[in-house]
Amino acid sequence: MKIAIVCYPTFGGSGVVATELGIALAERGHEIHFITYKQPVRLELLGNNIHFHEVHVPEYALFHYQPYELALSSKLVDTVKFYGIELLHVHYAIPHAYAGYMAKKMLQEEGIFIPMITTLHGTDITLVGKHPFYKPAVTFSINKSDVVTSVSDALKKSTLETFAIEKEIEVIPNFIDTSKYKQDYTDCQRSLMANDDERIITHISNFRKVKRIPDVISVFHKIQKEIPAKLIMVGEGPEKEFAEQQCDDLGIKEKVVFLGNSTEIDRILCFSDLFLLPSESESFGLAALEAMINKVAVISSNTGGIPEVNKQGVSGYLADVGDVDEMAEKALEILKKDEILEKFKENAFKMASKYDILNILPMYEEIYEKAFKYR
Ligand code: GMT
Repeated sequence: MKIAIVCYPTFGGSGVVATELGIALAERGHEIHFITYKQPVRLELLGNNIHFHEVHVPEYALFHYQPYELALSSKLVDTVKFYGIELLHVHYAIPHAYAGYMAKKMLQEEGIFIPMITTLHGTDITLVGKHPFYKPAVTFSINKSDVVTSVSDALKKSTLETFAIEKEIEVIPNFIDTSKYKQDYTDCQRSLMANDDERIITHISNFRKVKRIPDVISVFHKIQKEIPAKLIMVGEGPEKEFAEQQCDDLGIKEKVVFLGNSTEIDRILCFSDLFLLPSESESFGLAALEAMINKVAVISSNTGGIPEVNKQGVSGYLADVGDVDEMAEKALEILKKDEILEKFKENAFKMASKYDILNILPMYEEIYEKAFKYR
């Protein structure tokens, strides 16, 4: 199939999922066209069946806000016509489903029928999309999609609770390519980050409020009082400066490393012992899954789709949002003894293996076939 994938090209989970999906589909012989404003961060190789088309939005002084949706839908129309694209898969409803639907209607005027699949990822529903400013447009564009998928049961449930949805929502969980993790890293440089007697705790996110970064620091603060430990913070976002200040105030600055954004998170996760994800809301928790496949145990909140990924007492522990005492207590239970830590690490890897791309990709191919009925 010739498939256009629309996504955010940045470090967010939805862009990562869209990119990895496109790469895997291309490996299976599909022709993939990524359409977005910048080359996606995890898209390294372009070739015969992986293309990237950049959406340009020229600045014009009259516009206070540049009309990205308009530029995107025009780019979609042109690319579909030029390359004979047969199917449109948009990731993250805002504004991609809206722009995709406009493109679909424009193409229809010219006698070209193209089905559109919308994958809901999380904050497009739980945070941004439900805002009254966006809600009517989000509801409309979900209902106008030919097929709608969500990355977890929890996200499907909250979509149905929040919006007046007439379409069936199919759950297709996020995934990872387990073949990349078959052998241990020979260049896993743990000694660069910590002493032998220290446990390494990691957090990776976009440092937005929803991630509850102060809870990450508080949990670590409690852990390091009991055992030698380092905290590695990966990512960039509005909460980062506050977090740096919090570490300073708590006197733990020397034990916390802020690494910024990284395209090589596996190189960090390979020497991590525990991953912290205390989010306020999380539709799936791809970062936790990526930690688990690297044999990292997880302490998380029990919100949204996280319990579908991190299993209580198996791959780690879950606690109520904001319960930093419980999170720290459970973290210490895992970290204090080598044998217990090893058991959780192995379990985390086993749990994550269930989300291998080879199990998930056929689900997408199946819904693509289904979507063709709407042509
Ligand atoms: O984590 C974020 O805030 C980024 C966001 C995105 O859309 O890029 O992530 C959402 O989609 C990911 C991929 O499906 C999920 O794993 C994340 O749980 C979800 N984030 C939230 O729901 C907060």
